Amino acid sequence: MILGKSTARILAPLWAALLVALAPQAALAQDAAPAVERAAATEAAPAAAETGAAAIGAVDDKADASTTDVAEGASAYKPLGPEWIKGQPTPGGLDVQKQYSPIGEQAVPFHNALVWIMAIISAFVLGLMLYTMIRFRRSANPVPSRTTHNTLIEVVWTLLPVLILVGIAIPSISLLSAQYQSAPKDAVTVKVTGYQWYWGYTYPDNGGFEVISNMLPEDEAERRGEPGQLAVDNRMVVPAGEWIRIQTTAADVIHAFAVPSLWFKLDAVPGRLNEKRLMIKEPGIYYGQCSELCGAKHGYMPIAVEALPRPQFEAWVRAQGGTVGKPEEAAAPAVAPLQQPETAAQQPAEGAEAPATEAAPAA
Ligand SMILES: [Cu+2]
Repeated sequence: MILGKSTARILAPLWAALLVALAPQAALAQDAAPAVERAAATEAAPAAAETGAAAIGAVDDKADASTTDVAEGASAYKPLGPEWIKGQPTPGGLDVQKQYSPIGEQAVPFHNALVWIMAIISAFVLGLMLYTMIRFRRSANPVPSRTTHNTLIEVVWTLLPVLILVGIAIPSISLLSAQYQSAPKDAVTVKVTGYQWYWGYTYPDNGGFEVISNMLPEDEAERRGEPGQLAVDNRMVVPAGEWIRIQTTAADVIHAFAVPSLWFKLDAVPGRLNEKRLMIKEPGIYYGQCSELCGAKHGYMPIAVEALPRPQFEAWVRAQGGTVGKPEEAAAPAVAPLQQPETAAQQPAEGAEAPATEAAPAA
């Protein structure tokens, strides 16, 4: 009986381990076919975005000679080169990545303090155990002590942990609440959508365009001087030095949007909109990865955030066919699209020809 029970106890975790080991391969086999279709579908999307950008360039050139700076602004955007990479993992790195957001700067000292608190407590408990095992071993104590209570020790071992926990809770809760404070009203909103297996970045305050972001093949990443399996074709571009409102959701299964060097991680859940604020202190490129097991290609949907100074960010938005300005101004052209060449160009279905010829007499 006893043998049977203990054998079952040993076998149960082995079974569980076997199941966990086999499950991803089953998923891989199932998902191989749809992945090809999806890849084809997503390739079409960036192409559409490019047509939009080309269209807006055409409109601006012909609309008015004085708008050349706008046209230049639109064409001035160039993706940051590899010399701008700031947040990325380093080979053999042990500590957390260098932080580039105010919240990360608040979190790192707290993290380091926690590591020390844990290390000291663990060493203290280990020391106590070793001391007890040696000092009170049977051979040294043929007649054991019959002590059962010691009021002073009981008060100390109750109060001390309570004080330690309260001491940890105060900075911990303030760090948590700092992350979930509302972003300022005029903050740029980026709606991040997780798909199996790529990311979509929508800019609802800037005309609502969506950028689809896929991982670059290893050789292409290397050619561009970027880290393999982290580089993407279209980055999530945001302004640097100001609060941004990040909202996450997903189209299929749960993903998680996580960028270690910005101390940012937020689950992307289908049918739900999660929100957190983010500030990137300086322009640069910051890499992250999906951090929720989401299927066979979970490890191949990296995140690349590109933070730019305001003017370059606005140039990028225009290059995507988006609008820049206060929410009222951005919303107004949507009512009367024909009066605003920029907005007309957002709809590639109508073609770049029509609005361009309409705008031409104004020049
Ligand atoms: Cu994912």
